[in-house]
Amino acid sequence: MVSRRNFLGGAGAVTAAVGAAAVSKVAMAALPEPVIQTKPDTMPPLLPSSGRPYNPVVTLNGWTCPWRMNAGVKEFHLVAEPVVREMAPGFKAHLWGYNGQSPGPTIEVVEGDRVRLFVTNRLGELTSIHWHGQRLPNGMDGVTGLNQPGIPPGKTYVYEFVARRPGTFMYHPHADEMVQMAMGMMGFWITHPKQKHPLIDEVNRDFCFLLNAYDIDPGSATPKIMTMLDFNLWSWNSRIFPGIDPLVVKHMDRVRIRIGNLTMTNHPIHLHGHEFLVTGTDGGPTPKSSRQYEVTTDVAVGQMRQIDFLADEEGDWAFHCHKSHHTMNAMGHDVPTMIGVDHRGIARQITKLIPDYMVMGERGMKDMTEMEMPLPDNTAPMMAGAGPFGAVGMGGMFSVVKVRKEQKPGDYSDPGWYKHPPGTVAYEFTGALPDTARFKAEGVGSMPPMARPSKDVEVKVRKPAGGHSGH
Ligand SMILES: [Cu+2]
Repeated sequence: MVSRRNFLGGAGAVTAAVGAAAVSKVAMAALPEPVIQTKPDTMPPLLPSSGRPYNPVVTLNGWTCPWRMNAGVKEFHLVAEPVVREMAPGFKAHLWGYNGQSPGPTIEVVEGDRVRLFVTNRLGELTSIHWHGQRLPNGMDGVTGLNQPGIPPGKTYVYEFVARRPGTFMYHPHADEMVQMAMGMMGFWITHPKQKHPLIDEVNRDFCFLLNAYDIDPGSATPKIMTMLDFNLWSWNSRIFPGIDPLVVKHMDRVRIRIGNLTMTNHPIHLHGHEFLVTGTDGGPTPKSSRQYEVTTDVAVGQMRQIDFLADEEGDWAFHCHKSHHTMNAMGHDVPTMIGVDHRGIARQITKLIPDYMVMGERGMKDMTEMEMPLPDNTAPMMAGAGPFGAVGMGGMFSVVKVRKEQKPGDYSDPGWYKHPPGTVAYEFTGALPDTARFKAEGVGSMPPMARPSKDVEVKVRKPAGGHSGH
């Protein structure tokens, strides 16, 4: 059993040091030392040090697993174990993952590589790994009870197969999945093409991340694993906005983003300012005849999507799940919709009885983004992020694609906010507002009704006081 762990620095130089005193010679010969990563930052791409060359991916707020070449076989060592994952600054979750982090490290190999994966179980229950989407011998497919016995706690199993087709894959347990995946056990797998592929274009930047979701009560740290639909933290690689790093690219870069969904619902992923093509799915590269330009692609449960675009518009472009509830973090309360209800008088009276009573959402919930509201310890704010023009008011599955002319090739460091050329930012209109025009036939519908209700109910529009002066 390997007892020593490598804690990596930020430079991404990730070579496992072999030679821990506690490891016997026999075990050393058989088992590569696991490499552990606990920093939540996006690690630079891991350039291949052995084997066939390829253009490595960048795992958003994650890292790539280093390997050992052993007589022509690429050997990886994954350790299933409890981890502490910083989901956003100030908010840490107790998850299960691999090699110190949830998700586990990205596995990168080349089409045709023979791959040997050692999987050590440091959980308290059986586990296994299913290599989602791979062509492999049936006994390597990882379904506990069907293809193999579960890996008992403390034991190490070996998986071995040839990465037969290039593409975007995932790995996750196939043992007590409801618990183990709700706790964050999953990872990405990229098989790069071994030579120029007619359906796989070369790109300058290649990002990947998994969609995952947790239900963690405000003030606590462990996910509620029984939750099926009502999750309160919607994450990319177990990070939530504003904890998700930007995707930094150079102007005119060809960019690829690979997204895998291991949540229990679909996520329409939306990119601002550019159109992309879906160039790959779980099944591999898409035929060119099937590709159409999109700005949103739905990633269903258990699916992978690979999108390619030319980053030809400078700026800070929002990139997010289009389900608006998925760009918010945990809410401490069931919040009733109070839009348009004038409850200021009542609120004053309640405040006399309950001093920290808070009135939410008369004008919408935007107030929440700037509210100095006391949060329980270890809780991410519901809607957060300080942008160059004020509060962004987002959470969950939200990040920014930053396209910059001055970014150096291979530089992924955050260039700060985009400096808009003069005259290219939306601005306030200061002239007089004309009266609103109305249609006479309002409310008739496509055909006259057979009968009308006996009495029309009047609904009054209440407009917030202040603001406009013209009406
Ligand atoms: Cu979503």
